[in-house]
Amino acid sequence: MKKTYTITAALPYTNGPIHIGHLAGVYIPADIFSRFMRLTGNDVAYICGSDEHGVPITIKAKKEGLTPKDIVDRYHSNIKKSFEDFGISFDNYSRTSSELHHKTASDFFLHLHDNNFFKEITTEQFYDINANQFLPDRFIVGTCPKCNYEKSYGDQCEKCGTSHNAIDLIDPKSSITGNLPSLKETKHWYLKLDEFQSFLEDWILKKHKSDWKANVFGQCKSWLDDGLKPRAVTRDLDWGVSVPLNDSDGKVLYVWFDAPIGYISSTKEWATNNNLDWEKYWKNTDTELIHFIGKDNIVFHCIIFPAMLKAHGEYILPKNVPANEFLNLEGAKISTSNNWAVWLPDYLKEFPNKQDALRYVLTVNAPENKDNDFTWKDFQARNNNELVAIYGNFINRVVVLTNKYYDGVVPEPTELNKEDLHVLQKVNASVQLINKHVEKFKFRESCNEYINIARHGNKYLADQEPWKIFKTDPKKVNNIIFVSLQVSSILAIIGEPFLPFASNKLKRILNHNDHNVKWKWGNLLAGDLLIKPGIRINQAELLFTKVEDSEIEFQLEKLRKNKN
Ligand code: B3M
Ligand code: ZN
Repeated sequence: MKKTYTITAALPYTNGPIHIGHLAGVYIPADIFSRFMRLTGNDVAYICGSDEHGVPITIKAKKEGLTPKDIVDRYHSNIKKSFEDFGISFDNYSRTSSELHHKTASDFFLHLHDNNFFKEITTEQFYDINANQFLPDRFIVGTCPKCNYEKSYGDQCEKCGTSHNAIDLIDPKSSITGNLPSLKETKHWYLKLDEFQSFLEDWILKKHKSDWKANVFGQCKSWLDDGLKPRAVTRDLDWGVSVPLNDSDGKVLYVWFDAPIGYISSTKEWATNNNLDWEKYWKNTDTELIHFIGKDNIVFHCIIFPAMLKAHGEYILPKNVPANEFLNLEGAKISTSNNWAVWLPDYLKEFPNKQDALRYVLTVNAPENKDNDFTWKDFQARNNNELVAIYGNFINRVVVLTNKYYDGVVPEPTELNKEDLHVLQKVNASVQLINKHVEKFKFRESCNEYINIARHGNKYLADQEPWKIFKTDPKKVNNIIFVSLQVSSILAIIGEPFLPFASNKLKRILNHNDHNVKWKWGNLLAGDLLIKPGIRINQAELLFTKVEDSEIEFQLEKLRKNKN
Protein backbone atom coordinates (compact mmCIF):
# COMPACT_ATOMS: atom_id res chain seq x y z
CA MET A 1 0.00 0.00 0.00
CA LYS A 2 1.21 3.47 -0.84
CA LYS A 3 2.42 5.40 2.20
CA THR A 4 3.67 8.89 2.91
CA TYR A 5 7.17 9.16 4.32
CA THR A 6 8.85 12.20 5.81
CA ILE A 7 12.50 11.22 5.87
CA THR A 8 14.94 13.56 7.55
CA ALA A 9 18.73 13.47 7.56
CA ALA A 10 20.59 15.34 10.35
CA LEU A 11 21.28 18.93 9.36
CA PRO A 12 25.07 19.25 9.05
CA TYR A 13 26.79 22.11 10.83
CA THR A 14 28.13 24.52 8.24
CA ASN A 15 31.59 24.82 9.74
CA GLY A 16 33.48 22.55 7.34
CA PRO A 17 33.06 20.27 4.32
CA ILE A 18 31.42 16.85 4.46
CA HIS A 19 33.53 13.74 5.02
CA ILE A 20 33.00 10.00 4.62
CA GLY A 21 31.85 9.64 8.23
CA HIS A 22 28.87 11.89 7.54
CA LEU A 23 28.00 9.99 4.37
CA ALA A 24 28.23 6.54 5.95
CA GLY A 25 26.45 7.46 9.16
CA VAL A 26 23.53 9.47 7.86
CA TYR A 27 23.20 10.58 4.27
CA ILE A 28 23.75 7.33 2.38
CA PRO A 29 21.42 5.19 4.52
CA ALA A 30 18.76 7.92 4.38
CA ASP A 31 19.27 8.21 0.62
CA ILE A 32 18.93 4.46 0.05
CA PHE A 33 15.78 4.42 2.13
CA SER A 34 14.28 7.44 0.34
CA ARG A 35 15.12 6.22 -3.14
CA PHE A 36 13.82 2.77 -2.30
CA MET A 37 10.52 4.10 -0.96
CA ARG A 38 10.07 6.23 -4.09
CA LEU A 39 10.93 3.26 -6.29
CA THR A 40 8.27 1.17 -4.59
CA GLY A 41 5.63 3.80 -5.26
CA ASN A 42 5.43 5.75 -2.01
CA ASP A 43 5.11 9.47 -1.47
CA VAL A 44 8.45 10.66 -0.09
CA ALA A 45 9.75 13.94 1.27
CA TYR A 46 13.49 13.56 1.87
CA ILE A 47 14.40 16.63 3.87
CA CYS A 48 17.65 18.22 4.97
CA GLY A 49 19.43 21.56 5.17
CA SER A 50 22.36 23.35 6.74
CA ASP A 51 22.47 23.85 10.51
CA GLU A 52 23.85 27.37 10.53
CA HIS A 53 23.51 28.41 14.15
CA GLY A 54 25.26 27.29 17.25
CA VAL A 55 28.65 27.70 18.76
CA PRO A 56 30.71 25.62 16.27
CA ILE A 57 29.99 28.21 13.58
CA THR A 58 30.78 31.16 15.83
CA ILE A 59 34.04 29.55 16.93
CA LYS A 60 35.13 28.88 13.38
CA ALA A 61 34.30 32.49 12.43
CA LYS A 62 36.31 33.85 15.35
CA LYS A 63 39.28 31.68 14.39
CA GLU A 64 39.29 32.94 10.83
CA GLY A 65 38.50 36.55 11.69
CA LEU A 66 35.25 36.41 9.73
CA THR A 67 31.57 36.75 10.58
CA PRO A 68 29.39 33.67 11.17
CA LYS A 69 27.47 34.67 8.03
CA ASP A 70 30.69 34.45 5.94
CA ILE A 71 31.31 30.96 7.28
CA VAL A 72 27.81 29.60 6.70
CA ASP A 73 27.61 31.06 3.22
CA ARG A 74 30.87 29.39 2.27
CA TYR A 75 30.08 25.96 3.65
CA HIS A 76 26.40 25.91 2.78
CA SER A 77 27.27 25.93 -0.92
CA ASN A 78 30.22 23.61 -0.45
CA ILE A 79 28.12 21.02 1.42
CA LYS A 80 25.12 21.35 -0.87
CA LYS A 81 27.36 20.70 -3.88
CA SER A 82 28.93 17.62 -2.29
CA PHE A 83 25.51 16.12 -1.67
CA GLU A 84 24.53 16.75 -5.29
CA ASP A 85 27.83 15.32 -6.53
CA PHE A 86 27.27 12.10 -4.62
CA GLY A 87 23.68 11.66 -5.74
CA ILE A 88 22.08 12.34 -2.35
CA SER A 89 18.53 12.82 -3.56
CA PHE A 90 17.09 15.35 -1.12
CA ASP A 91 13.73 16.70 -2.10
CA ASN A 92 14.78 19.86 -0.35
CA TYR A 93 18.03 21.18 1.07
CA SER A 94 17.38 24.35 3.02
CA ARG A 95 19.25 26.40 5.63
CA THR A 96 18.42 27.55 9.11
CA SER A 97 19.51 31.13 8.50
CA SER A 98 16.53 31.58 6.18
CA GLU A 99 13.76 33.95 7.13
CA LEU A 100 11.18 31.20 6.88
CA HIS A 101 13.11 29.11 9.38
CA HIS A 102 13.55 31.99 11.83
CA LYS A 103 9.81 32.61 11.72
CA THR A 104 8.91 28.93 12.06
CA ALA A 105 11.27 28.40 15.01
CA SER A 106 10.19 31.63 16.66
CA ASP A 107 6.50 30.76 16.35
CA PHE A 108 7.13 27.28 17.69
CA PHE A 109 8.89 28.73 20.73
CA LEU A 110 6.08 31.23 21.32
CA HIS A 111 3.45 28.51 21.06
CA LEU A 112 5.18 26.50 23.79
CA HIS A 113 5.73 29.65 25.82
CA ASP A 114 2.07 30.65 25.63
CA ASN A 115 1.03 27.16 26.66
CA ASN A 116 3.22 27.27 29.73
CA PHE A 117 5.80 24.64 28.77
CA PHE A 118 8.76 26.79 29.89
CA LYS A 119 10.13 27.79 33.25
CA GLU A 120 12.28 30.91 33.63
CA ILE A 121 15.31 30.12 35.75
CA THR A 122 18.20 32.35 36.76
CA THR A 123 21.50 30.59 37.32
CA GLU A 124 25.19 31.31 37.32
CA GLN A 125 26.85 30.58 33.97
CA PHE A 126 30.44 30.64 32.83
CA TYR A 127 31.60 34.02 31.63
CA ASP A 128 34.89 35.09 29.99
CA ILE A 129 35.78 38.52 31.30
CA ASN A 130 38.42 39.14 28.64
CA ALA A 131 36.20 38.11 25.75
CA ASN A 132 33.32 39.90 27.44
CA GLN A 133 30.79 37.16 26.81
CA PHE A 134 29.02 34.15 28.28
CA LEU A 135 30.47 30.76 27.40
CA PRO A 136 27.70 28.36 26.45
CA ASP A 137 28.25 24.87 25.09
CA ARG A 138 31.37 24.52 22.98
CA PHE A 139 32.78 27.80 24.26
CA ILE A 140 33.76 25.77 27.31
CA VAL A 141 36.15 22.82 27.20
CA GLY A 142 36.98 20.63 30.18
CA THR A 143 37.18 17.08 31.50
CA CYS A 144 34.06 14.94 31.06
CA PRO A 145 32.65 13.98 34.48
CA LYS A 146 31.57 10.63 33.09
CA CYS A 147 34.49 9.30 31.02
CA ASN A 148 37.33 11.70 31.94
CA TYR A 149 37.95 12.75 28.33
CA GLU A 150 39.91 15.99 28.65
CA LYS A 151 38.45 17.85 25.69
CA SER A 152 34.76 17.50 26.41
CA TYR A 153 32.53 20.41 25.40
CA GLY A 154 30.25 22.20 27.80
CA ASP A 155 27.11 20.63 26.40
CA GLN A 156 28.31 17.27 25.20
CA CYS A 157 31.28 14.91 25.37
CA GLU A 158 32.27 13.74 21.91
CA LYS A 159 34.08 10.73 23.37
CA CYS A 160 31.29 9.06 25.36
CA GLY A 161 28.33 10.92 23.88
CA THR A 162 26.98 12.06 27.26
CA SER A 163 25.34 15.43 27.22
CA HIS A 164 25.73 17.50 30.35
CA ASN A 165 25.71 20.99 31.86
CA ALA A 166 28.85 23.06 31.45
CA ILE A 167 28.93 23.58 35.22
CA ASP A 168 29.57 19.85 35.71
CA LEU A 169 32.83 19.80 33.72
CA ILE A 170 36.02 19.25 35.67
CA ASP A 171 38.67 21.93 35.01
CA PRO A 172 36.62 24.12 32.66
CA LYS A 173 38.40 26.56 30.35
CA SER A 174 37.20 29.19 27.90
CA SER A 175 37.80 27.99 24.38
CA ILE A 176 38.20 31.60 23.23
CA THR A 177 41.01 32.71 25.53
CA GLY A 178 41.93 29.53 27.38
CA ASN A 179 41.22 31.39 30.63
CA LEU A 180 39.59 30.05 33.71
CA PRO A 181 36.05 31.38 33.37
CA SER A 182 34.21 33.26 36.07
CA LEU A 183 30.53 32.89 36.93
CA LYS A 184 27.79 35.39 36.25
CA GLU A 185 24.03 35.33 36.72
CA THR A 186 21.73 35.05 33.74
CA LYS A 187 18.12 34.10 33.07
CA HIS A 188 17.01 31.40 30.62
CA TRP A 189 13.92 29.55 29.45
CA TYR A 190 13.83 25.88 30.37
CA LEU A 191 11.64 23.31 28.67
CA LYS A 192 9.82 21.38 31.40
CA LEU A 193 11.08 18.03 30.15
CA ASP A 194 10.23 16.36 33.45
CA GLU A 195 6.54 16.77 32.61
CA PHE A 196 7.09 14.43 29.64
CA GLN A 197 8.76 11.64 31.60
CA SER A 198 5.78 9.31 31.77
CA PHE A 199 4.61 10.07 28.26
CA LEU A 200 8.09 9.27 26.87
CA GLU A 201 8.40 6.14 28.98
CA ASP A 202 5.14 4.89 27.66
CA TRP A 203 5.92 5.80 24.07
CA ILE A 204 9.53 4.58 23.87
CA LEU A 205 9.95 1.90 26.52
CA LYS A 206 6.59 0.22 25.94
CA LYS A 207 5.95 0.80 22.25
CA HIS A 208 9.37 0.84 20.62
CA LYS A 209 11.33 -1.81 22.45
CA SER A 210 11.34 -4.18 19.52
CA ASP A 211 11.34 -1.96 16.44
CA TRP A 212 14.00 0.63 17.42
CA LYS A 213 17.66 -0.33 17.12
CA ALA A 214 19.23 -1.60 20.32
CA ASN A 215 21.74 1.28 20.49
CA VAL A 216 18.95 3.84 20.17
CA PHE A 217 16.62 2.18 22.63
CA GLY A 218 19.48 1.71 25.12
CA GLN A 219 20.42 5.40 25.14
CA CYS A 220 16.79 6.45 25.54
CA LYS A 221 16.28 4.05 28.41
CA SER A 222 19.30 5.31 30.26
CA TRP A 223 18.10 8.92 29.91
CA LEU A 224 14.67 8.00 31.13
CA ASP A 225 16.06 5.90 33.99
CA ASP A 226 18.10 8.90 35.15
CA GLY A 227 14.93 10.98 35.25
CA LEU A 228 14.33 13.97 32.96
CA LYS A 229 14.90 17.50 34.25
CA PRO A 230 13.99 20.91 32.84
CA ARG A 231 16.46 21.91 30.10
CA ALA A 232 17.54 25.35 29.00
CA VAL A 233 16.47 26.10 25.43
CA THR A 234 17.94 29.61 25.19
CA ARG A 235 21.51 30.90 25.22
CA ASP A 236 23.44 34.16 25.67
CA LEU A 237 24.78 34.50 22.14
CA ASP A 238 24.44 36.94 19.29
CA TRP A 239 24.17 34.37 16.48
CA GLY A 240 20.94 32.41 16.14
CA VAL A 241 17.18 32.82 16.24
CA SER A 242 16.40 35.69 18.65
CA VAL A 243 14.20 34.79 21.57
CA PRO A 244 10.85 36.33 20.59
CA LEU A 245 10.02 37.83 24.00
CA ASN A 246 10.39 41.25 25.54
CA ASP A 247 12.93 40.74 28.27
CA SER A 248 15.36 38.72 26.18
CA ASP A 249 18.05 41.01 24.86
CA GLY A 250 21.23 39.22 23.74
CA LYS A 251 19.53 35.84 23.88
CA VAL A 252 18.89 33.33 21.12
CA LEU A 253 17.26 29.92 20.93
CA TYR A 254 19.58 27.03 21.75
CA VAL A 255 20.76 25.54 18.46
CA TRP A 256 19.30 22.18 19.42
CA PHE A 257 15.92 23.85 19.90
CA ASP A 258 15.88 25.50 16.49
CA ALA A 259 17.74 22.92 14.35
CA PRO A 260 15.16 20.09 14.44
CA ILE A 261 12.47 22.65 13.65
CA GLY A 262 14.63 23.13 10.55
CA TYR A 263 13.17 19.86 9.25
CA ILE A 264 9.75 21.46 9.41
CA SER A 265 10.78 24.74 7.78
CA SER A 266 12.65 22.88 5.03
CA THR A 267 9.50 20.85 4.36
CA LYS A 268 7.46 24.06 4.23
CA GLU A 269 9.89 25.62 1.77
CA TRP A 270 9.72 22.55 -0.48
CA ALA A 271 5.94 22.32 -0.29
CA THR A 272 5.52 25.99 -1.14
CA ASN A 273 7.84 25.68 -4.13
CA ASN A 274 5.95 22.64 -5.38
CA ASN A 275 2.40 23.62 -4.56
CA LEU A 276 2.01 20.93 -1.94
CA ASP A 277 0.51 20.86 1.51
CA TRP A 278 3.35 20.70 4.04
CA GLU A 279 1.05 19.68 6.87
CA LYS A 280 0.43 16.33 5.23
CA TYR A 281 4.08 15.52 5.97
CA TRP A 282 4.03 16.57 9.64
CA LYS A 283 0.51 16.39 10.95
CA ASN A 284 -1.12 13.41 9.27
CA THR A 285 -1.06 10.40 11.59
CA ASP A 286 -0.69 8.01 8.62
CA THR A 287 2.59 9.63 7.63
CA GLU A 288 5.76 7.85 8.74
CA LEU A 289 8.36 10.24 10.08
CA ILE A 290 11.87 8.73 10.09
CA HIS A 291 14.96 10.55 11.41
CA PHE A 292 18.38 9.41 10.14
CA ILE A 293 21.14 10.56 12.49
CA GLY A 294 24.47 9.66 14.08
CA LYS A 295 24.58 8.25 17.59
CA ASP A 296 25.60 11.56 19.19
CA ASN A 297 22.24 13.02 18.17
CA ILE A 298 20.01 10.33 19.71
CA VAL A 299 18.80 12.17 22.79
CA PHE A 300 17.83 15.24 20.77
CA HIS A 301 15.77 13.25 18.28
CA CYS A 302 14.27 10.65 20.59
CA ILE A 303 13.63 12.60 23.78
CA ILE A 304 13.83 16.37 23.40
CA PHE A 305 12.39 16.98 19.91
CA PRO A 306 9.52 14.50 20.47
CA ALA A 307 8.75 16.29 23.74
CA MET A 308 8.67 19.59 21.83
CA LEU A 309 6.41 18.12 19.15
CA LYS A 310 4.13 16.59 21.75
CA ALA A 311 4.00 19.87 23.69
CA HIS A 312 3.03 21.72 20.55
CA GLY A 313 0.23 19.25 20.11
CA GLU A 314 -0.35 19.13 16.37
CA TYR A 315 2.61 17.10 15.19
CA ILE A 316 3.28 13.42 14.57
CA LEU A 317 6.19 11.72 16.35
CA PRO A 318 8.98 9.75 14.66
CA LYS A 319 8.15 6.19 13.81
CA ASN A 320 11.79 5.25 13.91
CA VAL A 321 15.19 6.85 14.47
CA PRO A 322 17.72 4.48 12.92
CA ALA A 323 20.89 6.05 14.33
CA ASN A 324 24.25 4.72 13.26
CA GLU A 325 27.44 4.38 15.25
CA PHE A 326 30.66 6.05 14.08
CA LEU A 327 32.96 5.31 11.16
CA ASN A 328 36.69 5.40 11.88
CA LEU A 329 39.39 5.94 9.28
CA GLU A 330 42.42 3.63 9.14
CA GLY A 331 41.97 2.68 12.78
CA ALA A 332 41.59 6.19 14.21
CA LYS A 333 38.62 8.40 15.01
CA ILE A 334 37.72 10.77 12.16
CA SER A 335 38.63 14.26 13.32
CA THR A 336 38.16 17.57 11.61
CA SER A 337 40.62 19.39 13.82
CA ASN A 338 43.37 16.79 13.21
CA ASN A 339 42.52 16.69 9.51
CA TRP A 340 42.01 12.93 9.84
CA ALA A 341 39.22 12.47 7.34
CA VAL A 342 38.44 11.86 3.71
CA TRP A 343 36.72 15.04 2.53
CA LEU A 344 34.21 14.62 -0.27
CA PRO A 345 35.47 17.47 -2.47
CA ASP A 346 38.99 15.92 -2.32
CA TYR A 347 37.71 12.43 -3.05
CA LEU A 348 35.85 13.65 -6.09
CA LYS A 349 38.94 15.37 -7.43
CA GLU A 350 41.11 12.32 -6.88
CA PHE A 351 38.55 9.71 -7.97
CA PRO A 352 36.41 11.48 -10.56
CA ASN A 353 33.30 9.50 -11.53
CA LYS A 354 33.78 7.01 -8.72
CA GLN A 355 30.96 8.20 -6.47
CA ASP A 356 29.25 4.82 -6.61
CA ALA A 357 32.40 3.03 -5.48
CA LEU A 358 32.45 5.15 -2.34
CA ARG A 359 28.70 4.81 -1.81
CA TYR A 360 29.06 1.06 -2.14
CA VAL A 361 31.96 0.63 0.26
CA LEU A 362 30.40 2.95 2.83
CA THR A 363 27.15 0.96 2.62
CA VAL A 364 28.48 -2.57 2.92
CA ASN A 365 30.83 -1.40 5.64
CA ALA A 366 28.44 0.96 7.40
CA PRO A 367 28.66 1.38 11.20
CA GLU A 368 25.14 0.06 11.63
CA ASN A 369 25.50 -1.72 14.94
CA LYS A 370 28.99 -0.87 16.07
CA ASP A 371 31.75 1.56 15.17
CA ASN A 372 33.47 0.46 11.99
CA ASP A 373 36.69 1.16 10.16
CA PHE A 374 37.21 2.52 6.64
CA THR A 375 40.52 1.47 5.12
CA TRP A 376 41.80 2.36 1.68
CA LYS A 377 42.88 -1.24 1.05
CA ASP A 378 39.38 -2.49 1.72
CA PHE A 379 38.01 0.25 -0.53
CA GLN A 380 40.28 -0.93 -3.34
CA ALA A 381 39.50 -4.61 -2.80
CA ARG A 382 35.76 -4.12 -2.77
CA ASN A 383 35.83 -1.90 -5.84
CA ASN A 384 38.08 -4.21 -7.82
CA ASN A 385 36.82 -7.61 -6.66
CA GLU A 386 33.12 -6.88 -6.34
CA LEU A 387 32.04 -3.95 -8.47
CA VAL A 388 34.50 -4.46 -11.33
CA ALA A 389 35.02 -8.24 -11.29
CA ILE A 390 31.47 -9.35 -10.54
CA TYR A 391 28.89 -6.70 -11.40
CA GLY A 392 30.81 -4.90 -14.16
CA ASN A 393 32.09 -8.10 -15.68
CA PHE A 394 28.64 -9.67 -15.84
CA ILE A 395 27.06 -6.66 -17.52
CA ASN A 396 29.91 -6.26 -19.94
CA ARG A 397 29.69 -9.87 -21.06
CA VAL A 398 25.93 -9.78 -21.52
CA VAL A 399 25.97 -6.54 -23.49
CA VAL A 400 28.93 -7.53 -25.66
CA LEU A 401 27.39 -10.93 -26.47
CA THR A 402 23.98 -9.41 -27.27
CA ASN A 403 25.66 -7.07 -29.72
CA LYS A 404 27.90 -9.74 -31.16
CA TYR A 405 25.29 -12.46 -31.68
CA TYR A 406 22.10 -10.48 -32.20
CA ASP A 407 23.22 -7.11 -33.42
CA GLY A 408 22.03 -5.71 -30.10
CA VAL A 409 18.44 -6.97 -30.35
CA VAL A 410 17.03 -8.90 -27.37
CA PRO A 411 16.46 -12.49 -28.60
CA GLU A 412 13.15 -14.34 -28.40
CA PRO A 413 13.29 -17.15 -25.82
CA THR A 414 11.80 -20.60 -26.22
CA GLU A 415 10.99 -22.85 -23.30
CA LEU A 416 13.33 -22.06 -20.40
CA ASN A 417 15.22 -24.98 -18.88
CA LYS A 418 15.98 -25.85 -15.28
CA GLU A 419 19.12 -23.70 -15.04
CA ASP A 420 17.38 -20.69 -16.56
CA LEU A 421 14.50 -20.95 -14.12
CA HIS A 422 16.85 -21.59 -11.25
CA VAL A 423 18.79 -18.36 -11.74
CA LEU A 424 15.56 -16.39 -12.04
CA GLN A 425 14.30 -17.96 -8.83
CA LYS A 426 17.48 -17.01 -7.04
CA VAL A 427 17.28 -13.44 -8.28
CA ASN A 428 13.66 -13.29 -7.20
CA ALA A 429 14.57 -14.45 -3.72
CA SER A 430 17.30 -11.80 -3.51
CA VAL A 431 14.83 -9.11 -4.51
CA GLN A 432 12.44 -10.13 -1.74
CA LEU A 433 15.30 -10.11 0.76
CA ILE A 434 16.45 -6.65 -0.31
CA ASN A 435 12.93 -5.40 0.27
CA LYS A 436 12.80 -6.95 3.72
CA HIS A 437 16.21 -5.64 4.80
CA VAL A 438 15.61 -2.08 3.62
CA GLU A 439 12.33 -1.92 5.50
CA LYS A 440 14.24 -2.90 8.64
CA PHE A 441 16.99 -0.31 7.96
CA LYS A 442 19.54 -3.08 7.32
CA PHE A 443 21.35 -1.44 4.46
CA ARG A 444 24.55 -3.48 4.68
CA GLU A 445 22.64 -6.69 4.20
CA SER A 446 20.41 -5.29 1.50
CA CYS A 447 23.37 -4.03 -0.51
CA ASN A 448 25.19 -7.36 -0.13
CA GLU A 449 22.08 -9.07 -1.38
CA TYR A 450 22.01 -6.69 -4.30
CA ILE A 451 25.52 -7.72 -5.33
CA ASN A 452 24.42 -11.33 -4.93
CA ILE A 453 22.09 -10.76 -7.88
CA ALA A 454 25.11 -9.88 -10.03
CA ARG A 455 26.90 -12.87 -8.54
CA HIS A 456 24.06 -15.20 -9.57
CA GLY A 457 24.06 -13.76 -13.07
CA ASN A 458 27.81 -13.95 -13.40
CA LYS A 459 27.92 -17.57 -12.29
CA TYR A 460 25.03 -18.54 -14.54
CA LEU A 461 26.77 -17.07 -17.56
CA ALA A 462 30.11 -18.65 -16.69
CA ASP A 463 28.46 -22.06 -16.17
CA GLN A 464 26.38 -21.91 -19.33
CA GLU A 465 29.26 -20.80 -21.56
CA PRO A 466 27.06 -19.55 -24.41
CA TRP A 467 30.19 -18.65 -26.42
CA LYS A 468 30.95 -22.38 -26.76
CA ILE A 469 27.54 -23.44 -28.05
CA PHE A 470 26.44 -20.52 -30.20
CA LYS A 471 26.91 -22.51 -33.40
CA THR A 472 25.65 -25.89 -32.17
CA ASP A 473 22.71 -24.87 -29.98
CA PRO A 474 21.52 -21.37 -30.95
CA LYS A 475 18.12 -21.82 -29.28
CA LYS A 476 19.73 -22.43 -25.97
CA VAL A 477 21.91 -19.35 -26.41
CA ASN A 478 18.80 -17.27 -27.13
CA ASN A 479 17.49 -18.31 -23.74
CA ILE A 480 20.75 -17.68 -21.92
CA ILE A 481 21.10 -14.17 -23.30
CA PHE A 482 17.41 -13.43 -22.78
CA VAL A 483 17.60 -14.52 -19.13
CA SER A 484 20.86 -12.64 -18.58
CA LEU A 485 19.27 -9.48 -19.94
CA GLN A 486 16.37 -9.82 -17.50
CA VAL A 487 18.87 -10.12 -14.66
CA SER A 488 20.76 -7.08 -15.99
CA SER A 489 17.51 -5.12 -16.06
CA ILE A 490 16.70 -6.01 -12.48
CA LEU A 491 20.18 -4.83 -11.52
CA ALA A 492 19.59 -1.52 -13.28
CA ILE A 493 16.24 -0.91 -11.63
CA ILE A 494 16.74 -2.13 -8.11
CA GLY A 495 20.30 -0.76 -8.05
CA GLU A 496 19.10 2.81 -8.18
CA PRO A 497 19.01 3.30 -4.39
CA PHE A 498 22.46 1.82 -3.91
CA LEU A 499 24.47 2.77 -7.00
CA PRO A 500 22.45 5.49 -8.73
CA PHE A 501 25.16 6.46 -11.23
CA ALA A 502 25.79 2.91 -12.45
CA SER A 503 22.07 2.28 -12.49
CA ASN A 504 21.47 5.24 -14.79
CA LYS A 505 24.27 4.24 -17.09
CA LEU A 506 23.00 0.68 -17.26
CA LYS A 507 19.46 1.86 -17.99
CA ARG A 508 20.90 3.85 -20.89
CA ILE A 509 22.86 0.87 -22.17
CA LEU A 510 19.76 -1.32 -21.96
CA ASN A 511 17.63 1.39 -23.53
CA HIS A 512 15.17 1.31 -20.65
CA ASN A 513 13.89 4.83 -21.11
CA ASP A 514 13.14 4.46 -24.80
CA HIS A 515 11.09 1.39 -24.11
CA ASN A 516 9.49 2.60 -20.95
CA VAL A 517 10.80 -0.30 -18.93
CA LYS A 518 9.08 -0.03 -15.60
CA TRP A 519 9.04 -2.54 -12.91
CA LYS A 520 6.18 -3.52 -10.73
CA TRP A 521 7.44 -4.82 -7.41
CA GLY A 522 6.40 -8.21 -8.53
CA ASN A 523 7.44 -11.65 -9.43
CA LEU A 524 9.92 -12.03 -12.22
CA LEU A 525 8.79 -15.58 -12.78
CA ALA A 526 5.14 -14.66 -12.98
CA GLY A 527 5.81 -12.90 -16.24
CA ASP A 528 6.91 -9.45 -15.11
CA LEU A 529 9.30 -9.24 -18.05
CA LEU A 530 11.60 -6.29 -17.85
CA ILE A 531 13.10 -6.16 -21.26
CA LYS A 532 11.14 -7.57 -24.15
CA PRO A 533 12.40 -9.48 -27.18
CA GLY A 534 12.95 -7.20 -30.13
CA ILE A 535 14.24 -4.22 -28.12
CA ARG A 536 17.61 -2.99 -29.36
CA ILE A 537 20.17 -2.22 -26.69
CA ASN A 538 23.26 -0.04 -26.99
CA GLN A 539 26.97 -0.80 -27.10
CA ALA A 540 28.83 -1.85 -23.97
CA GLU A 541 30.39 0.79 -21.73
CA LEU A 542 32.31 0.06 -18.56
CA LEU A 543 30.21 0.54 -15.44
CA PHE A 544 33.19 0.53 -13.08
CA THR A 545 36.93 0.89 -13.37
CA LYS A 546 39.74 -0.45 -11.25
CA VAL A 547 41.44 1.41 -8.43
CA GLU A 548 45.22 1.10 -8.85
CA ASP A 549 47.76 0.42 -6.09
CA SER A 550 49.38 3.78 -6.75
CA GLU A 551 46.11 5.59 -6.01
CA ILE A 552 45.81 3.84 -2.65
CA GLU A 553 49.44 4.57 -1.83
CA PHE A 554 48.78 8.25 -2.56
CA GLN A 555 45.85 8.35 -0.12
CA LEU A 556 47.78 6.56 2.60
CA GLU A 557 50.72 8.89 2.16
CA LYS A 558 48.42 11.89 2.45
CA LEU A 559 47.09 10.59 5.75
CA ARG A 560 50.59 9.83 7.02
CA LYS A 561 51.57 13.43 6.37
CA ASN A 562 48.56 14.69 8.28
CA LYS A 563 49.53 12.60 11.26
CA ASN A 564 52.82 14.45 11.75
N1 B3M B 1 24.00 19.85 13.37
C1 B3M B 1 24.71 18.08 14.88
C2 B3M B 1 25.73 17.31 14.19
O1 B3M B 1 26.12 17.61 13.08
C3 B3M B 1 23.66 18.75 14.17
C4 B3M B 1 22.48 17.97 13.77
C5 B3M B 1 21.25 18.74 13.81
S1 B3M B 1 19.92 17.78 13.36
C6 B3M B 1 18.55 18.67 13.72
O2 B3M B 1 26.13 16.40 14.85
ZN1 ZN C 1 32.67 11.62 28.17
